Amino acid sequence: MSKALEGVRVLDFTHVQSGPTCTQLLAWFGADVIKVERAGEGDATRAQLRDIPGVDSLYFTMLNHNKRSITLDAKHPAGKEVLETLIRDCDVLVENFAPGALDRMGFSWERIQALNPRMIVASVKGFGPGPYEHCKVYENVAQCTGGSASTTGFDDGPPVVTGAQIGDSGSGLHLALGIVTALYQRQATGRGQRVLTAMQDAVLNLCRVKLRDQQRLERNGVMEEYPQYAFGEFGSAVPRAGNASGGGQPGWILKCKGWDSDPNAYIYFIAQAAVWPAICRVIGREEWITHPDFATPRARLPRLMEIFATIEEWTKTLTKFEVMDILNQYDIPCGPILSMKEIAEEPSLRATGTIVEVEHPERGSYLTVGNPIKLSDSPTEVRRSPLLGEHTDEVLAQLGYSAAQIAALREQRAI
Ligand code: CAO
Repeated sequence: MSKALEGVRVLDFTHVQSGPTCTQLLAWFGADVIKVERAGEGDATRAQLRDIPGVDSLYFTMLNHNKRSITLDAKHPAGKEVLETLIRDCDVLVENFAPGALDRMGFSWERIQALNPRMIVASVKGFGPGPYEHCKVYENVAQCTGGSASTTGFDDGPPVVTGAQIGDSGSGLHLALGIVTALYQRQATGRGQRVLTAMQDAVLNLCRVKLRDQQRLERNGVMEEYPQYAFGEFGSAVPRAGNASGGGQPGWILKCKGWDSDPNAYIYFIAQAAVWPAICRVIGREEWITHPDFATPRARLPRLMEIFATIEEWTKTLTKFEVMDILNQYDIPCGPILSMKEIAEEPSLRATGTIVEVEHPERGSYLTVGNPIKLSDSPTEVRRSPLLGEHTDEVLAQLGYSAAQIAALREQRAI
């Protein structure tokens, strides 16, 4: 079966996490992704957080599946020539160097356009144009500057960053969408274009409900679904809301059986208005169905913490999976807190290809997260990440270099 992006060639000049997330997706959809790395060291993540000495880290392997790796010194004159050949040959160049690095290599937008007017040049940067555009940025910087950290955590604690890599992987996802959109537009215009995702913008996009709340707060002074509504004060900016749902249906994390020894024996419980009578029956509080203090969502708002504490008395008597089984019989939305261990062992995630076991020649088998986007006509087969420079000769031969020319480039340390 053919793949959605078959025939698209990607010059992958990305490193660390944000850019590689993007190019991995393109590779999973069938693009030929050629990762360009420096000889000797390669992508810094190959050596970061290693669990096996001398072997590519899981950090690297889990972000670089289905790609080919070539080594090339982009600052060496002969290396630059190879890069020019690649630019002429490819459809998309993706990079997430520090601001200005590509220009310093001699590959400005104008230069790339002159080499290949159809080339789409896609970049992740920390910030868009403005006072911080020259700054280097890592994940948590983006979380802090994009609005996530100030709105995550509890009201009485400091800002908190989330383990979900919304700055890096979130930006990579946004960039991938920009690239396929630019490829689509190119069919009509015949021209390439620049695609930019600023990490701050990507995080803010994922935090847009909090900008919604900022404006609601400024208009009304309170937000009734926030825990501060009943028990605390609002300031001038959106506060941290603990485990409140952030939507129109109140929710909270509740203890389940075993919570005193298992840090993940909890469940997220949503007190959806539509199933309020069922909730009352399940927890043995049938009188709340008609009681004026509890019967309507508005009446419940100032009592949410009392309500959740009562529900928790019930959830604490059962495991999180038992709670889920019971609640689902009544269409009461809930979600057990799954540990990474539980997720790794979950058979249904293996069956859908969301968790995949991959064989690697140096590390043996390891688990990775497969393509979370499933296309019925373009199924993803996850192939292991390349070793450093594994495909240098193969790619250069495809570009028309002879064995003697490749040997000469190697001799000059250009590849
Ligand atoms: N041949 C020759 N030189 C190469 C090369 C190659 N194949 N690949 C990289 N280089 C050079 C670059 O040209 C750059 O040189 P100059 O500093 O002389 O211009 C140098 O290597 C270092 O690149 P860098 O500045 O991008 O890397 P860094 O480790 O110093 O910074 C990071 C890393 C991520 C902070 C920075 O790249 C960045 O801000 N990127 C944009 C935002 C981003 O994607 N951040 C998320 C990363 S994921 O957590």
